Amino acid sequence: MSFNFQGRQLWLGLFFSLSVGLALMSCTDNPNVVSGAGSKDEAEKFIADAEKRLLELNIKAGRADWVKSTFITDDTEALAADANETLIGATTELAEQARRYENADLSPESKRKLKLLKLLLTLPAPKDPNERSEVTKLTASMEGDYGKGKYCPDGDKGKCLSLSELEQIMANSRDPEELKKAWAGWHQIAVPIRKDYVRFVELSNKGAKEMGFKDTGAMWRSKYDMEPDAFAAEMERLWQQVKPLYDSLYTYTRRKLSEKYGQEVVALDKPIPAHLLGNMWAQGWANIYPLLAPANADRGYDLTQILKARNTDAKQMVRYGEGFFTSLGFEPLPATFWERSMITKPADREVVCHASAWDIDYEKDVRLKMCTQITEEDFTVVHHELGHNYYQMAYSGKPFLFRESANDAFHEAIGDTVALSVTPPYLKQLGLIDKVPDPQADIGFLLNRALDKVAFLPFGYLVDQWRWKVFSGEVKPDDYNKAWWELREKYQGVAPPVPRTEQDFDPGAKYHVPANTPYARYFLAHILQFQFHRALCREAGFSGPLYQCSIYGNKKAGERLRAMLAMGSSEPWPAALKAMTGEDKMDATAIIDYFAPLKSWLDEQNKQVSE
Ligand code: X8Z
Ligand code: ZN
Repeated sequence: MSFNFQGRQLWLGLFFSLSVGLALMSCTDNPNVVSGAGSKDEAEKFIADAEKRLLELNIKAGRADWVKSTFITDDTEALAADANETLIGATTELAEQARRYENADLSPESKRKLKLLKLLLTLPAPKDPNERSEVTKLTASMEGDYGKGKYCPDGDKGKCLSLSELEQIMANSRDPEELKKAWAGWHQIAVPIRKDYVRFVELSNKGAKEMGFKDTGAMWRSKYDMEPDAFAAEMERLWQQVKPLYDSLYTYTRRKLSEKYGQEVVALDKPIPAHLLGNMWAQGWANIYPLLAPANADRGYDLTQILKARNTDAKQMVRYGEGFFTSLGFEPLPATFWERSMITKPADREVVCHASAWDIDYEKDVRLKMCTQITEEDFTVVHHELGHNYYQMAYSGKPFLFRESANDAFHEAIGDTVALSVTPPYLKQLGLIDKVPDPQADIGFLLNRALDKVAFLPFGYLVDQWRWKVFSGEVKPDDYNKAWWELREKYQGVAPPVPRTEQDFDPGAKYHVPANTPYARYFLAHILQFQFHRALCREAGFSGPLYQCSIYGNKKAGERLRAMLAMGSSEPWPAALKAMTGEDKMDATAIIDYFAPLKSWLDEQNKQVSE
């Protein structure tokens, strides 16, 4: 998918969100555009034509991108880059022409469409045709290089390991030396991407400036119906709300790792080495749950083992996800979903394995692209991706410019919201476990979930802190890697396991950087999904502890969710949030409530040790 594919609405919701009251669009000087002079009728016609043209070009670019992502070759990369270039060119032109109607007396719907149009691009590109072509080729090639990336131990081309294989080592090995090799081996794939990224930043910033933004980061921050600075402040406010929860989890985890690996490997007064947390980017720690499980409060089952023991295949994993949505009253996935999706890793060609959900025709041709592994982690990812697909289908009845989520974090939060309802009673209902574990297992359940959701928060926050600084020029190419590790230490409290230099480009070893997908959306989604869960549980009439609620099979909750999804981006996101939750601000009290019993337990454990 692609973030380099502007305007396509995939999971990533490339599209934007909007910008009511946006004051950041200073106008560029272009003698061809008379700002604000157009009439109402002209404006309506302009919008209708623009939507038609954008729909066509997005479908074309989407198809080319699909073929490229499921079959990476020089040719498919060139075809995808070409289609993207045409799409970006047209979108830039239309955004500029839209300025003609700034002062026209338009309906709120038309005004909103014009705003959305101006914020559509994730990859702003210069108007100069050579430069535009260069930047689209660069992004296609960076994503391709990441997709093809492999680590060949001892340079032996016969023994190369893919990212999926390296991720399995990170998840399952408890040998620090083996983990270090897998970590360093993967991070090497990003070294050649560095020079492309430097040039990409220059070109994309040039495009952003030509469109009236300070830089690309400022353009990204403008997509949230508020001033870009207010958005940055909102992120920080939410981070401060959840930081004490992260700190408790971190302190407990570091001590347990130190007990396991020894003080020489994990010192109690130093950052945790990033290779010991069960994940290549230390962004989710659930894979090391067995090292941290409470002695008398283990959660009592291992979903990965259960799925493997039952010979569950990728299709069945997706069926489980679909089954959740249909239980809420959504339609089964269309036949074309099953015919056209890629749900296992092909053996005979290079593909982009990073999971994504696609909306090819903006109607019913939705697809999943995923190299599914039979693990609990991918069980959750399947729900995540189907959340995108069900969102896409729900807003397909809207005009083209509203076929997007309320803001990009909403798109990321839906499937995760549903997956929060994957509780032990639900697993028993599916027949995956025989009995619901005793109540003392709740702490183990919550710890496992916190290792996924709470551990993620600082990572979710810092990726775009880094990119915003890079786009603004505050961090220069000579300091790319240094700045990355400063942020990783500051927010996550992790350190590189092997020495790093400015030859390295560690941000490039995380998919969303070479693929140019904004990341703030995931931080916000990790907070919003608990807010959504709380509201849907309320709607379902559930009154117990939030972590015990499952909305499986609840049509009332399903209807409330569906109604919000169907709004698409037709209104500013606070209105969509209000429709679903009755609240109009993002709020971390739901995630804090959800984990409250665990927080008390962690604080007790941490206190006992420090006494
Ligand atoms: O990229 C994704 C999804 C596709 S939108 C698989 N996620 C982020 C990541 O993997 O880094 C989901 C959570 C965070
Ligand atoms: Zn997603």
